[in-house]
Amino acid sequence: MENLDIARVLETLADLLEIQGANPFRIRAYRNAINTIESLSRPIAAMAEAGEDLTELPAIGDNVAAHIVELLETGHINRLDEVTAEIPITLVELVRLDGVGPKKAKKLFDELDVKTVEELEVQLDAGTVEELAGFGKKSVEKIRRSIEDYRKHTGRFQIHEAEQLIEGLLRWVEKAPGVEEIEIAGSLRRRKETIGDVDLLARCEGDGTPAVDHFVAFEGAARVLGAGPTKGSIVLHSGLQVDLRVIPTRSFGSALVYFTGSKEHNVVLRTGAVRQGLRVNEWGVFRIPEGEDPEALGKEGGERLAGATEQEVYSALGMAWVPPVLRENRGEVEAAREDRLPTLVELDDIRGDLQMHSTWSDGKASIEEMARACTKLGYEYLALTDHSQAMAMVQGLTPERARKQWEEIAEVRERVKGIEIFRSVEIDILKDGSLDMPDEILEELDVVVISVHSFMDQDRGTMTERVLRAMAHPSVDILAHPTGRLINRRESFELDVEAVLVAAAELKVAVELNANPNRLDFSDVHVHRAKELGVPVVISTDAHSPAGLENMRFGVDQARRGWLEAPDVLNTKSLKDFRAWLGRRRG
Ligand code: DGT
Ligand code: CA
Ligand code: CA
Ligand code: ZN
Repeated sequence: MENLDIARVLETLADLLEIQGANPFRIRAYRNAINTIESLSRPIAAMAEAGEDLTELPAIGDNVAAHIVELLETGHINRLDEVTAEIPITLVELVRLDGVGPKKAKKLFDELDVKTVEELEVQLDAGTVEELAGFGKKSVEKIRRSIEDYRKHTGRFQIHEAEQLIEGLLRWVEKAPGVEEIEIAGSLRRRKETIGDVDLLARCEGDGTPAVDHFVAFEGAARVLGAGPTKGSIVLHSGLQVDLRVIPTRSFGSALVYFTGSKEHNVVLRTGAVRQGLRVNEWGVFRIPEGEDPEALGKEGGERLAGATEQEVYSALGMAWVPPVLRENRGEVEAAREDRLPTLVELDDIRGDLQMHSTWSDGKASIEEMARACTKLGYEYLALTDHSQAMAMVQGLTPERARKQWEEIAEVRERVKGIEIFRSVEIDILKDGSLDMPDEILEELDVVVISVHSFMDQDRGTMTERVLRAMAHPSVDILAHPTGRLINRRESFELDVEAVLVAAAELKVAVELNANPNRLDFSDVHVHRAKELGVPVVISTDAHSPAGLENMRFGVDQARRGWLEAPDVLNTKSLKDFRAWLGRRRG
């Protein structure tokens, strides 16, 4: 069982206890423990197996430790079974809706017998919810909107969650009898922001039954959906489904193309092939003899041209190999045919990170720790971007504290060599588009990063005006997480992105692609448009700890999905060139 699986089960327990009205301190203890588990780099299952004392981990007490051990040993938690005997487990879906919360969920259940999101919708339509004490018209509207959001996301996992959830499974399937190679396909290989299910391919000659049997016997499988000679499907404890397909060597490349998708990319490949008298399917590329009906020939009928590797499949179709991140039917097939695919930016091209927080605001590490972590990543520069004072709950910097911080930055510059530490602040764009820092501070900052963190429910016109006004301030360098979305949790705020990008081009302001997998904001489509308009994109991690710096790869993948090349990304510049860019308007 992966750490995230454990965290999810505990989260369910905490949510249900909260609905039952349990002691808030106890709930807090669960939530803190869940945070610890989610950020742990080592698997808890291995620690427990080695007999390590889990209570030595931060925020994990006897109670939670006992739950974890029980879960690992028996696959369930008694306490959770007790609770679900009293209230339905589906109530957790309700609490997670924005605008519901534990008290309201309890009320909906007690008074209207609402147990699921579907039942809530029925009651909303019947008008009974707004009659309940404590609800009213406004809160009903809010609930309706969050149900819409919920529908869009339900069942999809964030990419970093999916990656983590299958780590143990990958190690397990590699040991399956007869399997010579495992590849990830589907949306996970295309590096999409969210993953519906995980598709694995196993290269294996002959009968695949033993391999599939091994796969479905994985201890982390909560359910087995099916097992046959060529395919098995399981559901992990987290609810994530994983399919494994067994493929012979001669067809491994064509199967990889087929199951990597996207479906739309496959359709374009297939129709293009037909025009050339070819057929492409998961078994290979075949030439169909003149006048023959491909259907009648069987799935491997005709003259086999390719199949073992992706390269030979694309080449048989008369085009260059297409990187999986581009396979979304956005012109990549045509570009591959004309040999003008982009040379996509790579993680190795990144020379600095331009958004991160320290203990001066809501970060968990000191400036020095962050700087040292950046040197380990081989960076030439970083910008320290603690919040500004409007973010009072995270000790945002006042002008006075900003000056104090510069003193510490100067000291760290002395101690940590080989990296430039830029003075910066992630400055709040206030309600009216003014900046949360006086001009004299702005002028002394090396890098000025601005972002919206409040009044996100403004209408499109107001929000766009607000952001445009902020960007027009002559000190501004980078607009961070421009749409404010949180994947699976919060939609983008209303914003005319096109207008913002056009203004950015004019004002020579860069836009951020926030690499935190909870944000990935801008999206692939937005950064592609930025590239077209010549707006530089900055890929930043927004790290709150040294570990957070490692999210850079998610941002790079997203940039690649948007067709970005190294010159499109500002933080691929050398220190010297980046400095020159910073001086673009002053010079
Ligand atoms: P997901 O799982 O929703 O995140 O997205 P995918 O792309 O992983 O989709 P999935 O798991 O349904 O199927 C994996 C790949 O298999 C998909 O990207 C393309 C291929 N595929 C599946 N069904 C079809 C189909 O009906 N036609 C074609 N051409 N390809 C398909
Ligand atoms: Ca999939
Ligand atoms: Ca699938
Ligand atoms: Zn921010």
